[in-house]
Amino acid sequence: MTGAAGGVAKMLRPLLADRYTMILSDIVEAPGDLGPNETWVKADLTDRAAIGALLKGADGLIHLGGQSVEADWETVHAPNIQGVWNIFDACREVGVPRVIFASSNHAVGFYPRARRIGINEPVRPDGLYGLSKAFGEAIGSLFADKHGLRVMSIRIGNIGYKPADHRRLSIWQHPDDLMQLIGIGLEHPDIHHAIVYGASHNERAWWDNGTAFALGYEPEHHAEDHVAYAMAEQAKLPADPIGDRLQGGGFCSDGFSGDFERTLTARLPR
Ligand code: 15L
Repeated sequence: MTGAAGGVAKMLRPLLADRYTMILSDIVEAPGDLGPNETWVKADLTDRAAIGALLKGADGLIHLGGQSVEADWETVHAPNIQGVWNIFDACREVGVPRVIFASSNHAVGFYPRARRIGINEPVRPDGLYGLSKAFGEAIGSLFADKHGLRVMSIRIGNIGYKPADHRRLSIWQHPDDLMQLIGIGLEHPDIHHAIVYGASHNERAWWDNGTAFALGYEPEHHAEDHVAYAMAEQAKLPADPIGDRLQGGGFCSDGFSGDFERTLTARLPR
């Protein structure tokens, strides 16, 4: 697993270590709390040779590494474009058959909240970070078609033990449910390149997650159990007239200089 020092990895590590022997990797030194099923390899995603060595002999890769929020192009490009190329190309070269690619809701963040989307609509990245996630999904497709990898791209909403605000009530995923989806991606016999949404059972979801359900995904956690908490947190936030109407929230309003009405009402071809 790459990105093993990050916040999502921290929540997943105990769940993964119960089930798999894990090689964990990040650009920082090993933490002090490695379990008996965990080893640590410090590696930079932009170092192709190091990534090849890291992946040799692995049965699957969970790729969480890279830039995880919006940033300038250089900051996004190195780990999320060059680095993502490196991890897929290394998997091909050393024969890692399965890749879980942590994509993001920000690959489709410019869809209005009023619109329900599945996986057949065009991507609508809401920034450079979202753009890099769309690129990662496209590489997953290429390597499944051309090199026979089995790839799951999970458009992760927001991982945590509770939805953090109003927007997250629609996109939230509990770590247990992400773990379930990763297990499907690593073990289901029929995956080619599957794009799924990383969401728990969210009554306010903007997404049709039929592909995940068809693969056997049965989320256990309900966003509505946490409505009071999420709305109390929302009340502490300033209004965002652009972001509040779009799925990607503040990622959309960040640097926005477009025609808001046109963006909101555009009917893209299906
Ligand atoms: C993401 O993709 C980010 O990695 C995470 O930090 C959150 O910002 C999340 O999206 C979100 O949309 O809440």
